[in-house]
Parts: sequence; structure tokens; C-alpha cells
Amino acid sequence: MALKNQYLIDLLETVKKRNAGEPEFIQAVTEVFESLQPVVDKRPDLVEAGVFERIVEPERQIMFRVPWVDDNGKVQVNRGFRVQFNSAIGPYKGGIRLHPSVYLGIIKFLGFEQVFKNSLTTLPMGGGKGGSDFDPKGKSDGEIMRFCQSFMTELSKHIGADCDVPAGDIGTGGREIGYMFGQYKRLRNEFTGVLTGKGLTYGGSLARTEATGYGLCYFTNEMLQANGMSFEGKTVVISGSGNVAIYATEKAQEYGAKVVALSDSNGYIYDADGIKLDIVKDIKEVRRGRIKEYVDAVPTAEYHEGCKGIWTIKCDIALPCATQNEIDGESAEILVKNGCKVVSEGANMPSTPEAIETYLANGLLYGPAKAANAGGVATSGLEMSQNSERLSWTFEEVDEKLHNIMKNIFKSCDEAAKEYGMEGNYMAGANIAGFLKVAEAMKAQGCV
Ligand code: NDP
Ligand code: 2IT
Repeated sequence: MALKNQYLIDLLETVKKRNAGEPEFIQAVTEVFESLQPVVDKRPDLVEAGVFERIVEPERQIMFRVPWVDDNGKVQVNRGFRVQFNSAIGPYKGGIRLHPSVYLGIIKFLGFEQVFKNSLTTLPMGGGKGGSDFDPKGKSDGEIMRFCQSFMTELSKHIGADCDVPAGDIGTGGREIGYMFGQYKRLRNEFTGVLTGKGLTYGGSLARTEATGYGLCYFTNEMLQANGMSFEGKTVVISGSGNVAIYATEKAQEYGAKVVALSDSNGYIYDADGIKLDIVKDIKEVRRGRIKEYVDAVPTAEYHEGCKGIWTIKCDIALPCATQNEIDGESAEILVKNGCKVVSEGANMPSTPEAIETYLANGLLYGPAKAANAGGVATSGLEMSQNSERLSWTFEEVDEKLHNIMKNIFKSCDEAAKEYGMEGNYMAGANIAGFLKVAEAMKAQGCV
């Protein structure tokens, strides 16, 4: 979809100048602007209120030094980030990514996406994101703890249960959240719901671990059913083998699909008989190993070096659950050629603009990340509710609420796409529906 609206073209130029050297952020803004063109025509009041200019500028961006001492007694320095993007509808909310590729542009694109995603959940959460270029791979437990404590020592000055509530993302799971929570509590002398994804013994929510992957399949199932399809008997390829990929595999299998591939940043496994998830969980969750170890346990499976090759496997449904821009135009063409009918995104912005063009031009069902992977943050919102009332709900209660939220997100995307003349384009629907709630709140609160 090309950008034709002159007002948005001019504004995008400003965004490009102001954020030079941050291609992922510009990519995310461009996609949203393309979807919002009919909104500009229909809602001059939002243009008048300067909502479009304001929504692309983070409210606050914090960058800080994270010094820590490694196991050899040597001082290491990383860079920490927290981008508090938009608080129009609630406290800033979004994960913390620990990966060597992290720089300001990555955190800004993730924070921008989070604004719309959190709006779609219907829960009162603004958008934010944080992280560091720290590489958790190969670090000892002690090194991880010292890094997390140092990171939180600065971050604690900027967050709070009613102000900004971080959570996990790539490289940040239960262990890291535990160390960060402990340090926050020690520094502030308060036990509050300042982070989500906490352990179950100290305020975490049941089903938060499963939520993103399960939610992805709940959303995808709605999209399939609305188009006369189902997971039953389908061949599914899932990239990644982290938190999102593992629980997407679990739910897709429960729905009767056959998941045949998973990956990590080194390569992918192909198991024509269907992935044995207990083996994957043991490798990834218990031993923190690499996905290639799967073939030691299942000799009939194949391991291939390189992660792009996973998209050459013939499948009906592709669920990218690793990282941004992991499916490019070329991979999308191969998916289409091999008969893939559905792409639904567990990762944030895993498809390049060329890939998305290819899905839409070939009539694939496309579930965009900010709708399809919103189950994680939605369940974080449910964790915040439980912390506020100092109660814990059962797994079934949380899972049922998550399921309903995902059904409603699909409905909002579907209806907004229809209302704005783009029926079946759930990306446009997600961007419009997510935007409108935030925009109304920004307008109502005046020029802030
Ligand atoms: P994890 O750290 O648990 O797992 C990440 C997985 O993706 C690993 O298998 C990792 O492989 C792979 N990966 C990471 N970076 C790259 C890369 N540059 N190239 C290839 N593979 C890569 O993270 P999550 O499962 O939590 O997150 C996965 C995606 O889902 C991310 O895009 C995240 O933003 C998104 N997401 C996560 C949510 C959550 O609640 N956790 C919620 C919504 C979205 P390796 O081990 O080799 O690094
Ligand atoms: O991208 C995401 O939505 C997340 N990493 C989860 C954020 C959260 O606050 O649970």
C-alpha cells in the first residue's frame, strides 16, 4: 500500500529526518501511516488536535550506562534503554529486550508498536519498551544477576506500578524478571506490581508464560474460522524456539495441527512426524541449550544451519515467532509458491514490507503482530489487575479471559477493516482500531 496522502507524506519526512539511522522505527511508522490514510480523511478533528504529529514522538526516552563485573572480575559496560512512548490510555507497558542487536531504533520501533497493541487489548495500558545490548548467551547465572541488578538500579528511578511496568521480551524471561524485581524491591523498599512475568511465588500470574503463544493461536484460530478454515490437520512452520514459539507450538498441536519446524539464530530443525515438544522444552527451558540438540534425541529429524531456510519448508500456516524482519520478500514468495495460505505473527514486525505486499497480493490470511501477539501483554495486564487486588486467579480464569480478549481483538480488526473499506486486511484494521482509541484519549486530554 503506497502512501498517497500528502499530509502523512510530509509528516513521514519529518519522522525520517528526526530519527535518521533508525530504519526499524521508520518501517513501523510507515506501515501505520499507510493504514491510517482513510482516517486522516474521515477525522479532520484528529489532524486538528495534532494527534498524528504527537503519536510518533515518544513522551520520554531514557538511555543509561549499565556497568557490571563479570566472572573474571573485569568491568563490563552495556547501554540500557527505556522508551516511554505513550501514556494516553494507561501507564507505560512493554517488555525489556536483552540482545546484542539492541539500539535506540529497535526499542523505539517496539515501543511504537506496543502503543497500538496495548490499545487493542482493551486494557488500560500505554506503550513503552526497554532493553540493552547485553548478550545473555554464555553468561553465568551470577553474571546475569549482576547485570540485571545494575540495569534495575538506574531503571528503578523511572518506573513504578502506576507509571511504567516492564516485562519480558527476547532474552528476558522469568529468571531475569526475578533478579530485576528483587533489586527494585530492595532499592525502593516496596513490594508492588512494578514488573509482570513474575514468578508464581511472588505475584506472577498463571498462564503468563503460555500467553503470547496461546494468544497467537487463539487469534489465528478466529481468523481461520472467519474464512472457513481451521488448524485441524494443517502443517505449521514456527520460527524461533523461545517462549513464544514453544507455547504457539503447544496450542497449535492442541488444535490438531502438525508443527514440523522450529529454529534459533543458528539454524532450524525439521521433523516430518511432528515436533515432540517435551524434548524442546527440556532443551530450551531446562538446559538452556540450542535447537540443534533436538536431533540427538530424535535422529529421524533434520538440522540445517542458517535460519532463513525454514521458510522453504512446505506448510499451510507460517507462524514467525523469532524476531523482526525474519521473513523478507524472497522468503514470502517461496512460502506462497509452496502453498502457504496463512501467516500470523508471534514476533514483533517479523515480515518486511515486501513480504507483507506478497501476502496481500496473493490473498493469504495475514495476522499482523500487534494484534496476533497481543496475548502476552494482555495477560500482563491481567497480572497487574491481580496484583492490585492482591488476589490470584486460577489458570482457567486467566486463560479464558485471554481467549476472550483475543477473540475481541480479531473482531475489532475485522470490523475496522470493513468500516474503512479494506475488508480482510487485518493489518489495516489493527492499525486503525489500535490508533483510534489512543487518538481519542489524546484529543480529550488536550495538547500534552
Ligand atoms: P526468547 O528470548 O524466549 O526467544 C527468542 C527466539 O528467537 C530464540 O529462539 C532466538 O534464538 C530467536 N531469535 C532471537 N533473535 C534472533 C535473530 N536476530 N535471528 C534469528 N533468531 C533470533 O524471546 P520470545 O520468545 O519472548 O520473543 C520472540 C518474539 O516474540 C520477539 O519478537 C518478541 O518481541 C515477541 N514477543 C514476545 C512476547 C513475550 O511475551 N515474550 C510478547 C509479544 C511478542 P537464539 O536463542 O539463537 O537467540
Ligand atoms: O512485545 C510484547 O508485547 C511483549 N514483549 C510483552 C510485553 C508485556 O508487557 O507483557
